[in-house]
Amino acid sequence: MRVASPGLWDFCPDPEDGGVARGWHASGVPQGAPGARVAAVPGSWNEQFSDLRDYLGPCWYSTRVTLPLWATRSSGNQHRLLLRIGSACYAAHVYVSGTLACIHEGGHLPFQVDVGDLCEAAGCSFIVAIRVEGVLSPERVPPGNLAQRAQQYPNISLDFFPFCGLHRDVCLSILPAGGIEDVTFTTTEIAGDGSATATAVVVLGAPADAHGAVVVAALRHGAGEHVEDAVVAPDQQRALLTWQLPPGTPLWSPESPALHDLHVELRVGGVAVDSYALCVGVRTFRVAGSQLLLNDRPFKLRGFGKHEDAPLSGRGLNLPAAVKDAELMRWTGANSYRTAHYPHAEESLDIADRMGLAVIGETPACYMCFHDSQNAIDARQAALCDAVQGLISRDKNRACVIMWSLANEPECNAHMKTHGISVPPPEDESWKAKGQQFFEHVFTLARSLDLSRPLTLAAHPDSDISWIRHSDVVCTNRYNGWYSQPGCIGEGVARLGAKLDQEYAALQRPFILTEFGADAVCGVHAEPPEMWSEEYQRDMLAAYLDLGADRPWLVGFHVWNLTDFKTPQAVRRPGGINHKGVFTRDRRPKLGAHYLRRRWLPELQAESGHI
Ligand code: GCB
Repeated sequence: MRVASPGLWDFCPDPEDGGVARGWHASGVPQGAPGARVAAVPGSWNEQFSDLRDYLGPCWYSTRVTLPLWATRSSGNQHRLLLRIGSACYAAHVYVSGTLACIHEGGHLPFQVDVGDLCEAAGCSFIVAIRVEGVLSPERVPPGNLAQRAQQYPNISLDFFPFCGLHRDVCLSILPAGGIEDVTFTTTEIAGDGSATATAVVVLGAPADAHGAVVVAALRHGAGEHVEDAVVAPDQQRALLTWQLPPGTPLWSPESPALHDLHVELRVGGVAVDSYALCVGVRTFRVAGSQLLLNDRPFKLRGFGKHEDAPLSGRGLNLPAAVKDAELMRWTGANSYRTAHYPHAEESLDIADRMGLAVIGETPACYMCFHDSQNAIDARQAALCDAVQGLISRDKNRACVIMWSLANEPECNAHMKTHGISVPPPEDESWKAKGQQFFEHVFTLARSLDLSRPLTLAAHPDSDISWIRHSDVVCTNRYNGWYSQPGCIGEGVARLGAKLDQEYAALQRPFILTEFGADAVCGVHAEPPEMWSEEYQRDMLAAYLDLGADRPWLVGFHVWNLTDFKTPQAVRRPGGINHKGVFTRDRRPKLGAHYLRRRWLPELQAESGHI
């Protein structure tokens, strides 16, 4: 059930943070309050209101919800009523009818709270009021307002705008008490004859009673149906179901993204008391030596890093933009992308599952740094661990998600200097060991949650090798010919090739270039090509892609970026935009996009058997 989302909410900035004192948490934002207005949800307030473009402080959203009678407990139902917020950037205080239902920190991932009792007390109709703020802090993930000012505004070293607001849908879900709490679907093996083994672990919200329960799960694709069942013994809460699927079972891959409907039913005393349905793919993905294997066949990634960013909606869910971006990726012949630099909306993953785009799912840990106080480092580690748990539990059943990226460009001193942040003297290398401990902890947690996907982090060229060693696949972001060797693509790419060869010799595992590219201001041309022109961007992409020709371990190329995107204001970001997109922010192709299509589309067509 949707709660006025998508829709218009009462909205008001609250720079003095006096909303609770004024009673807005109980009565909602009054229409006549100074600054009160309506705001679109989902959406970023920074794109909707000129006076709030750079404002990151507290704002209130409120709306009245009226439940149908059948959804209230007074109807005799003992169900749970969950308020689910898809993404609030960065932190939210959620009030139902004036009572604080929950506080949540961390954007880009859903959180939910059982509001059944609060709603019961309030009756059928009540106010949901949410105080959202995106204040930058060294203790948040990603960090901002570090002691030293970054050379950009707002004060964050990130290269993407810190949009704020209710960025995804707000829903109420009604669930039976003690029903199906969680389902984890995994393809464990694809045998040489094409048969497959898959499992589902089903967890109940409460232990089964003295008579036990039965879980029945059907896996369907077209006319094919495979039904399995498992008994949940008294006092137990879990069931394991295993399918032996015959040869010829359609597998998920970018060239043939077959999805199966998984329908799970919980029966107590022979009566169905709950059911849950989701789309899954039968597929395996693993590292073998220096190769990636999808369904036990070598797989190479062609694609992009991309943001959630569009004019007017900012980082808010924008379904037409999500569909368009997937279409544009396919138009170039791409088969994959990375959700830089945070988890993207579930709807985007629905599109990727259905269209066959393999996804590297990234946490919000962009530019983790290890040069400030241990308290701040610990706070970021705790926040990142929450995000890793949230991300894996949200996306673990996605066929499209092939790998988890636990961080982007953890900061090394050389990098921080380029952001104008003061760094310890060179002899103080304690940041390396602190980073190593930090990643050891985070990677161990991720491995305990999901063994079916390789782990990585998207490294900066100067990231310490002790951090990178935690990765099953080396992902590395490189800008030779742009930030280093500017104007000299040939020299830059030659140096990069030599450096990558050394790194491969040390690490001996698959490598993916998760970022490379050049800013091109749309419409700027130059012959011979020079920086900021479309020709320079095109030539740079071509030279990087050529690096793969004699390096079989270089198994992926993700161009930075699919589209131009909004950044903080900085001297190197004309118009507050990063121009490394091969499409503009309004999704028009530059020369680079046409080049990629010429190079990649024939590969995609050959893989799909279309030529
Ligand atoms: C990077 C960052 C990305 C930036 C990009 C750039 O290495 O990971 O967030 O946008 O460089 O364009 O500078």
